[in-house]
Amino acid sequence: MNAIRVGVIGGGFIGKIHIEALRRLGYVEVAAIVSRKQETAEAQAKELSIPKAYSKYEDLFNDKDIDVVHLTTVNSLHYPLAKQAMQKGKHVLCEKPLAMNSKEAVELLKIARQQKIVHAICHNMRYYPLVKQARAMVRAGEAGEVRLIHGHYLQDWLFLATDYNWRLISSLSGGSRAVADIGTHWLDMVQHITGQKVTAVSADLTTFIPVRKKPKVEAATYVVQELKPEDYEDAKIDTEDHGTVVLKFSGGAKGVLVVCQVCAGRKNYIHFEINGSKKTLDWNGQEPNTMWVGQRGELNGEFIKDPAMFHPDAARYAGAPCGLGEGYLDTFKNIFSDFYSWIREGKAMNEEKVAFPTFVTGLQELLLVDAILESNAKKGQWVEVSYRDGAEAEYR
Ligand code: SOE
Repeated sequence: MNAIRVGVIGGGFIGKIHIEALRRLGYVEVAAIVSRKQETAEAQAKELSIPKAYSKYEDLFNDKDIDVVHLTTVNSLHYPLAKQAMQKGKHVLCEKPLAMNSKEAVELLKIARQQKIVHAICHNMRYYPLVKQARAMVRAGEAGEVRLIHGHYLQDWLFLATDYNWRLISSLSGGSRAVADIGTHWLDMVQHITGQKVTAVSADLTTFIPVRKKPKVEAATYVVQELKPEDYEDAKIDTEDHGTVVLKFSGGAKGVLVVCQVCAGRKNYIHFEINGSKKTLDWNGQEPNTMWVGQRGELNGEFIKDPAMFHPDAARYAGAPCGLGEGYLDTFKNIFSDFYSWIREGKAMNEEKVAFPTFVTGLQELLLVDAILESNAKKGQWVEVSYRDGAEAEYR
C-alpha cells in the first residue's frame, strides 16, 4: 500500500512537531514543506529529509502527489490556504484557530462539505490518555451528574513588556489572544470530556501590558532574545493578556475559566477540575500522567496512567504501558492517528462518526470566542453563544 503523502505549510515550532508526529505513524510520508522563502524551505527540507521544498503555496496545491495539507502558519493564513487546498481536493488538517472569524469558518465548512474532503482542527490537548479516560468515566456516569467545571490555562512566555511575537499582532493572530490561543484548548477539553456545550458566557478580559517593546528583529514563539534598548520600538497591544470567563453549559453545569499569558513561573499550566454528584476529577497538563479522583466517604487517590485500568476507548490512546509517561508530543501522534486512519481506510467524511475534531468544532470554537468578546465589550453581560450555520451539532 502506498504511503499517504503530506505537505506541511509552515516550519516553525509547531510545524516541526507535526512533522515528527506524522513520521511516527509509519504509513504517512512528509513529502513537501512550504515556507515563505525558497531558501528557508530548502534548508528545512534538507535538515528534515523532506523530498520537496516550495515557497509558492499554489505549487503544493497543484502537486498531484500530495494527498493532505497541514496548516501550521500564522492564523491569518489558515482561511485562504485551507480554501485553496480544499478547492484542489486536498484533505486538510488545520492548526487552531480554523480562521480569523466565524464568517470565514462558515465558508470553509461549506467548501469542505461540497468537496467531500476529510477535515480536522488540531485540538491535540484532548488527546492526553488521562483526558480520554476522564471523558470515558464521565460518559459512563462514574462521576455522576456534572455540576461544576472550572480551571485555568496560565503561561508566562509573554510576561515581560519586551516579550514579543506575531501572536500579539491582531491582524495576524485574531481579535482575541489569550482566550483564542490557549483558552480554547481548555474549552475544547472540558466540552469534549463532558459532552456539554458552553451555552452562555460572562467575560472580563484585560490587557495588563497595553504597550510592549517590539524588537526590530522578528522573534519566533517561545524564543527569548537578548537585545539592547535601541533594538526595540513601542507597540500598542489590542488583544487580551487575561480572561476570566464564567460559563453555563448545555447539561446544566456551571463553570469558570481563568486564562492568562503573563503569570510568572506558569509555563503551560492547563488545569481542570470537574465536580460531579459522585466524583471529582482533577488533572493538569504539567503532570499529565496522573489524575486526582476525589470522593466523599472513600479514600481519594491518584489515578496513575495505566491503560489496563482504562475504558477501552481511552486505552487506545495510551502508547505505552502503566506508569510510563506520555506527554504533549504524543497528543499529536494520537490526533493524527485518528485522522489518518480514516483517510487510510478510504472512508467518506462523516462528521458524526470520525473520532477527531473537525471544522465543525473549529467553527463552534470561533462562535464561542465571539460570544466571549461580545460579553467583555458589554462589561461582562451574559451573552448566549449562537451556534448557527453548521455549528448546531453536539460537541464531539
Ligand atoms: C502559544 O501560546 C502556544 O504555542 C499555543 O499556540 C499552543 O496552542 C499551545 O499548545 C502552547 O502554547
